[in-house]
Amino acid sequence: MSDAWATDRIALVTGATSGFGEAMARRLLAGGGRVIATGRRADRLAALGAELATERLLTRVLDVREDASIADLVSGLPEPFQAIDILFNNAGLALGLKKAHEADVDDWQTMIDTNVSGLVRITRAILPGMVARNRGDVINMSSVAASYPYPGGNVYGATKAFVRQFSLNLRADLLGSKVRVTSIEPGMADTEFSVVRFKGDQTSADKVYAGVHAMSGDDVALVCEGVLRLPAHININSLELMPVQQAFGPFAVDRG
Ligand code: NDP
Ligand code: 8X3
Repeated sequence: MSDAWATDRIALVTGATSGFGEAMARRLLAGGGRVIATGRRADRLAALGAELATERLLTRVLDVREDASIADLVSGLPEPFQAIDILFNNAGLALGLKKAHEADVDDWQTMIDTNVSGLVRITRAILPGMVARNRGDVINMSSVAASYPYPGGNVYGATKAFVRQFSLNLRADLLGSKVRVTSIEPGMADTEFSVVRFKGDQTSADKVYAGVHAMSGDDVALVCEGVLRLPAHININSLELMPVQQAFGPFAVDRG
Protein backbone atom coordinates (compact mmCIF):
# COMPACT_ATOMS: atom_id res chain seq x y z
CA MET A 1 0.00 0.00 0.00
CA SER A 2 1.82 3.12 -1.10
CA ASP A 3 -0.47 5.38 -3.14
CA ALA A 4 -1.58 8.80 -1.95
CA TRP A 5 -4.53 7.49 0.07
CA ALA A 6 -4.33 10.17 2.80
CA THR A 7 -3.80 13.32 0.72
CA ASP A 8 -6.90 15.11 1.94
CA ARG A 9 -6.61 14.03 5.58
CA ILE A 10 -5.23 15.67 8.73
CA ALA A 11 -4.27 13.31 11.55
CA LEU A 12 -3.53 13.86 15.21
CA VAL A 13 -1.34 11.00 16.42
CA THR A 14 -0.80 10.58 20.15
CA GLY A 15 2.19 8.52 21.23
CA ALA A 16 4.08 9.24 17.99
CA THR A 17 7.53 9.06 19.60
CA SER A 18 7.75 5.27 19.27
CA GLY A 19 5.93 2.06 18.41
CA PHE A 20 2.50 2.10 16.74
CA GLY A 21 2.16 5.87 16.82
CA GLU A 22 5.46 6.59 15.13
CA ALA A 23 4.78 3.91 12.51
CA MET A 24 1.31 5.33 11.87
CA ALA A 25 2.67 8.86 11.53
CA ARG A 26 5.13 7.61 8.92
CA ARG A 27 2.39 5.76 7.01
CA LEU A 28 0.06 8.76 7.03
CA LEU A 29 2.83 11.01 5.72
CA ALA A 30 3.82 8.46 3.07
CA GLY A 31 0.17 8.43 2.02
CA GLY A 32 0.22 12.20 1.50
CA GLY A 33 -1.55 13.19 4.73
CA ARG A 34 -0.83 15.98 7.18
CA VAL A 35 0.22 14.74 10.62
CA ILE A 36 0.41 16.31 14.06
CA ALA A 37 2.84 13.98 15.83
CA THR A 38 2.76 14.20 19.62
CA GLY A 39 4.35 12.73 22.71
CA ARG A 40 6.23 13.81 25.81
CA ARG A 41 9.76 13.25 24.46
CA ALA A 42 10.72 16.41 22.61
CA ASP A 43 14.02 14.92 21.41
CA ARG A 44 12.22 12.09 19.64
CA LEU A 45 9.81 14.52 18.01
CA ALA A 46 12.68 16.74 16.88
CA ALA A 47 14.49 13.74 15.38
CA LEU A 48 11.35 12.67 13.52
CA GLY A 49 10.84 16.19 12.19
CA ALA A 50 14.46 16.46 11.07
CA GLU A 51 14.41 13.06 9.39
CA LEU A 52 11.13 13.47 7.52
CA ALA A 53 11.61 17.19 6.78
CA THR A 54 8.17 17.92 5.40
CA GLU A 55 5.81 20.82 5.99
CA ARG A 56 3.04 18.21 6.22
CA LEU A 57 4.44 17.16 9.62
CA LEU A 58 3.87 19.24 12.74
CA THR A 59 5.40 18.02 16.00
CA ARG A 60 4.08 19.06 19.39
CA VAL A 61 4.99 18.01 22.93
CA LEU A 62 1.86 16.64 24.59
CA ASP A 63 1.22 14.89 27.88
CA VAL A 64 -2.26 13.42 27.57
CA ARG A 65 -2.60 13.37 31.37
CA GLU A 66 -2.53 17.18 31.51
CA ASP A 67 -5.66 19.16 30.60
CA ALA A 68 -3.57 22.28 29.97
CA SER A 69 -1.30 20.37 27.59
CA ILE A 70 -4.31 19.23 25.54
CA ALA A 71 -5.82 22.73 25.53
CA ASP A 72 -2.51 24.30 24.44
CA LEU A 73 -2.16 21.80 21.63
CA VAL A 74 -5.64 22.36 20.25
CA SER A 75 -5.62 26.16 20.58
CA GLY A 76 -2.14 26.49 19.09
CA LEU A 77 -2.62 24.57 15.86
CA PRO A 78 -1.77 26.49 12.69
CA GLU A 79 -4.59 26.71 10.15
CA PRO A 80 -3.40 23.90 7.82
CA PHE A 81 -3.59 21.46 10.75
CA GLN A 82 -6.80 22.60 12.44
CA ALA A 83 -9.45 20.49 10.74
CA ILE A 84 -8.36 17.18 12.25
CA ASP A 85 -10.17 14.27 10.66
CA ILE A 86 -8.14 11.34 11.95
CA LEU A 87 -7.57 10.91 15.68
CA PHE A 88 -5.08 8.12 16.29
CA ASN A 89 -5.74 7.76 20.01
CA ASN A 90 -2.75 5.63 20.83
CA ALA A 91 -0.70 7.09 23.72
CA GLY A 92 -0.69 4.57 26.52
CA LEU A 93 1.29 2.23 28.66
CA ALA A 94 1.39 -0.73 30.98
CA LEU A 95 3.35 -0.45 34.21
CA GLY A 96 4.32 -3.58 36.10
CA LEU A 97 3.12 -7.16 35.96
CA LYS A 98 2.58 -7.83 39.66
CA LYS A 99 -0.55 -9.42 41.02
CA ALA A 100 -3.22 -7.04 42.27
CA HIS A 101 -2.42 -7.48 45.95
CA GLU A 102 1.26 -6.67 45.32
CA ALA A 103 1.04 -4.04 42.57
CA ASP A 104 2.07 -0.41 42.97
CA VAL A 105 -1.06 1.70 43.28
CA ASP A 106 0.73 4.70 41.75
CA ASP A 107 1.39 2.60 38.64
CA TRP A 108 -2.32 1.82 38.51
CA GLN A 109 -3.17 5.51 38.73
CA THR A 110 -0.70 6.40 35.97
CA MET A 111 -2.26 3.79 33.66
CA ILE A 112 -5.75 5.08 34.41
CA ASP A 113 -4.69 8.72 33.96
CA THR A 114 -3.03 7.96 30.62
CA ASN A 115 -5.00 5.14 29.00
CA VAL A 116 -8.45 6.19 30.22
CA SER A 117 -8.57 9.85 31.28
CA GLY A 118 -6.09 11.07 28.68
CA LEU A 119 -7.82 9.22 25.87
CA VAL A 120 -11.29 10.47 26.73
CA ARG A 121 -10.14 14.07 27.19
CA ILE A 122 -8.38 14.13 23.83
CA THR A 123 -11.47 12.61 22.26
CA ARG A 124 -13.73 15.22 23.84
CA ALA A 125 -11.47 17.99 22.54
CA ILE A 126 -11.33 16.74 18.94
CA LEU A 127 -14.74 15.15 18.36
CA PRO A 128 -16.87 18.33 18.09
CA GLY A 129 -14.90 19.49 15.04
CA MET A 130 -15.35 16.13 13.38
CA VAL A 131 -19.09 16.15 14.03
CA ALA A 132 -19.41 19.76 12.79
CA ARG A 133 -17.58 18.84 9.57
CA ASN A 134 -19.45 15.51 9.39
CA ARG A 135 -16.18 13.75 8.66
CA GLY A 136 -13.63 11.85 10.68
CA ASP A 137 -12.04 8.66 11.95
CA VAL A 138 -11.28 7.89 15.56
CA ILE A 139 -8.91 4.96 16.00
CA ASN A 140 -8.71 4.00 19.65
CA MET A 141 -5.84 1.75 20.71
CA SER A 142 -7.20 -0.99 22.93
CA SER A 143 -5.61 -4.44 23.29
CA VAL A 144 -6.33 -8.15 23.44
CA ALA A 145 -5.95 -7.49 27.18
CA ALA A 146 -9.40 -5.86 26.98
CA SER A 147 -11.02 -9.23 26.38
CA TYR A 148 -8.65 -11.85 27.79
CA PRO A 149 -7.44 -11.65 31.38
CA TYR A 150 -3.93 -12.73 32.35
CA PRO A 151 -2.06 -12.71 35.67
CA GLY A 152 -0.68 -9.26 36.37
CA GLY A 153 -2.84 -7.65 33.68
CA ASN A 154 -5.26 -6.35 36.33
CA VAL A 155 -5.56 -2.57 35.81
CA TYR A 156 -3.87 -2.47 32.40
CA GLY A 157 -6.43 -4.89 30.92
CA ALA A 158 -9.23 -2.99 32.61
CA THR A 159 -8.12 0.29 31.04
CA LYS A 160 -8.13 -1.37 27.62
CA ALA A 161 -11.59 -2.83 28.25
CA PHE A 162 -12.67 0.74 28.96
CA VAL A 163 -11.20 1.87 25.62
CA ARG A 164 -13.03 -0.87 23.75
CA GLN A 165 -16.40 -0.10 25.39
CA PHE A 166 -15.90 3.67 25.06
CA SER A 167 -15.32 3.12 21.33
CA LEU A 168 -18.55 1.16 20.94
CA ASN A 169 -20.46 3.76 22.94
CA LEU A 170 -19.05 6.52 20.72
CA ARG A 171 -20.50 4.64 17.75
CA ALA A 172 -23.90 4.81 19.42
CA ASP A 173 -23.58 8.55 20.00
CA LEU A 174 -22.28 9.28 16.51
CA LEU A 175 -25.06 7.51 14.65
CA GLY A 176 -26.38 9.98 12.09
CA SER A 177 -22.94 11.46 11.45
CA LYS A 178 -20.28 10.18 9.10
CA VAL A 179 -17.67 9.97 11.86
CA ARG A 180 -16.26 6.45 12.21
CA VAL A 181 -14.82 4.85 15.33
CA THR A 182 -12.70 1.71 15.63
CA SER A 183 -11.26 -0.11 18.62
CA ILE A 184 -7.97 -1.73 17.58
CA GLU A 185 -7.05 -4.67 19.80
CA PRO A 186 -3.52 -5.98 19.17
CA GLY A 187 -1.68 -8.79 20.90
CA MET A 188 2.10 -9.03 21.24
CA ALA A 189 3.96 -6.31 19.40
CA ASP A 190 7.67 -5.70 19.85
CA THR A 191 7.81 -1.96 20.53
CA GLU A 192 9.02 -0.10 23.62
CA PHE A 193 5.88 -1.36 25.39
CA SER A 194 7.61 -4.01 27.51
CA VAL A 195 10.66 -1.87 28.30
CA VAL A 196 8.21 0.68 29.70
CA ARG A 197 6.23 -2.02 31.52
CA PHE A 198 9.43 -3.30 33.16
CA LYS A 199 10.68 0.24 33.82
CA GLY A 200 13.77 0.11 31.64
CA ASP A 201 14.71 -3.52 32.29
CA GLN A 202 15.64 -4.50 28.73
CA THR A 203 16.47 -8.11 29.68
CA SER A 204 12.97 -8.74 31.03
CA ALA A 205 11.48 -6.99 28.02
CA ASP A 206 13.48 -9.12 25.58
CA LYS A 207 12.23 -12.31 27.27
CA VAL A 208 8.65 -11.38 26.34
CA TYR A 209 9.45 -11.61 22.62
CA ALA A 210 12.14 -14.33 22.69
CA GLY A 211 11.50 -16.99 20.05
CA VAL A 212 8.32 -15.28 18.82
CA HIS A 213 7.80 -13.52 15.53
CA ALA A 214 5.87 -10.76 17.28
CA MET A 215 4.12 -7.98 15.40
CA SER A 216 6.07 -4.78 14.78
CA GLY A 217 4.78 -1.27 15.22
CA ASP A 218 4.49 -1.04 11.46
CA ASP A 219 2.48 -4.28 11.27
CA VAL A 220 -0.15 -2.70 13.50
CA ALA A 221 0.01 0.57 11.55
CA LEU A 222 -0.52 -1.40 8.32
CA VAL A 223 -3.74 -2.83 9.73
CA CYS A 224 -4.86 0.64 10.85
CA GLU A 225 -4.10 2.02 7.39
CA GLY A 226 -6.36 -0.70 5.99
CA VAL A 227 -9.17 0.43 8.30
CA LEU A 228 -8.71 4.07 7.25
CA ARG A 229 -8.72 3.15 3.56
CA LEU A 230 -12.11 1.45 3.67
CA PRO A 231 -14.97 3.12 1.79
CA ALA A 232 -16.64 5.82 3.90
CA HIS A 233 -19.83 3.80 4.45
CA ILE A 234 -18.02 0.94 6.26
CA ASN A 235 -17.17 1.11 9.98
CA ILE A 236 -14.96 -1.52 11.60
CA ASN A 237 -16.23 -1.48 15.19
CA SER A 238 -13.42 -3.53 16.70
CA LEU A 239 -10.51 -5.39 15.25
CA GLU A 240 -8.42 -7.93 17.14
CA LEU A 241 -5.05 -9.07 15.84
CA MET A 242 -2.26 -11.28 17.12
CA PRO A 243 0.95 -12.82 15.89
CA VAL A 244 0.34 -16.37 14.62
CA GLN A 245 2.60 -17.58 17.45
CA GLN A 246 0.26 -16.17 20.12
CA ALA A 247 -3.05 -17.83 21.08
CA PHE A 248 -5.14 -18.86 24.08
CA GLY A 249 -4.44 -21.29 26.89
CA PRO A 250 -6.78 -23.38 29.03
CA PHE A 251 -8.44 -21.98 32.15
CA ALA A 252 -6.18 -22.14 35.18
CA VAL A 253 -7.44 -24.34 38.01
CA ASP A 254 -6.18 -24.37 41.58
CA ARG A 255 -6.26 -28.00 42.76
CA GLY A 256 -4.50 -27.25 46.02
P1 NDP B 1 5.48 2.35 23.02
O1 NDP B 1 5.94 2.36 24.43
O2 NDP B 1 6.47 2.06 21.95
O3 NDP B 1 4.73 3.72 22.67
C1 NDP B 1 3.89 4.34 23.60
C2 NDP B 1 3.69 5.78 23.20
O4 NDP B 1 2.79 6.40 24.13
C3 NDP B 1 4.97 6.59 23.21
O5 NDP B 1 5.05 7.37 22.04
C4 NDP B 1 4.84 7.47 24.44
O6 NDP B 1 5.47 8.71 24.20
C5 NDP B 1 3.32 7.65 24.50
N1 NDP B 1 2.88 8.06 25.82
C6 NDP B 1 2.93 7.37 26.98
N2 NDP B 1 2.45 8.11 28.00
C7 NDP B 1 2.10 9.31 27.46
C8 NDP B 1 1.56 10.51 28.00
N3 NDP B 1 1.29 10.66 29.31
N4 NDP B 1 1.29 11.54 27.16
C9 NDP B 1 1.58 11.42 25.85
N5 NDP B 1 2.10 10.33 25.27
C10 NDP B 1 2.36 9.28 26.08
O7 NDP B 1 4.31 1.27 22.98
P2 NDP B 1 3.30 0.80 21.80
O8 NDP B 1 3.52 1.56 20.56
O9 NDP B 1 3.35 -0.66 21.77
O10 NDP B 1 1.93 1.22 22.48
C11 NDP B 1 1.02 2.10 21.89
C12 NDP B 1 -0.36 1.76 22.42
O11 NDP B 1 -0.69 0.43 22.04
C13 NDP B 1 -0.48 1.80 23.94
O12 NDP B 1 -1.75 2.35 24.26
C14 NDP B 1 -0.43 0.32 24.35
O13 NDP B 1 -1.12 0.08 25.54
C15 NDP B 1 -1.12 -0.32 23.17
N6 NDP B 1 -0.85 -1.73 22.90
C16 NDP B 1 0.44 -2.21 22.79
C17 NDP B 1 0.64 -3.55 22.52
C18 NDP B 1 2.01 -4.13 22.43
O14 NDP B 1 2.15 -5.37 22.60
N7 NDP B 1 3.05 -3.38 22.14
C19 NDP B 1 -0.48 -4.46 22.27
C20 NDP B 1 -1.77 -3.84 22.41
C21 NDP B 1 -1.94 -2.54 22.70
P3 NDP B 1 6.31 9.54 25.28
O15 NDP B 1 6.95 8.57 26.21
O16 NDP B 1 7.30 10.30 24.44
O17 NDP B 1 5.31 10.42 25.92
C1 8X3 C 1 -0.44 -5.32 25.16
C2 8X3 C 1 -0.66 -6.75 24.87
O1 8X3 C 1 -0.89 -9.05 25.90
O2 8X3 C 1 0.91 -7.62 26.71
O3 8X3 C 1 -1.65 -4.65 25.27
O4 8X3 C 1 -1.35 -7.14 27.34
S1 8X3 C 1 -0.50 -7.66 26.27
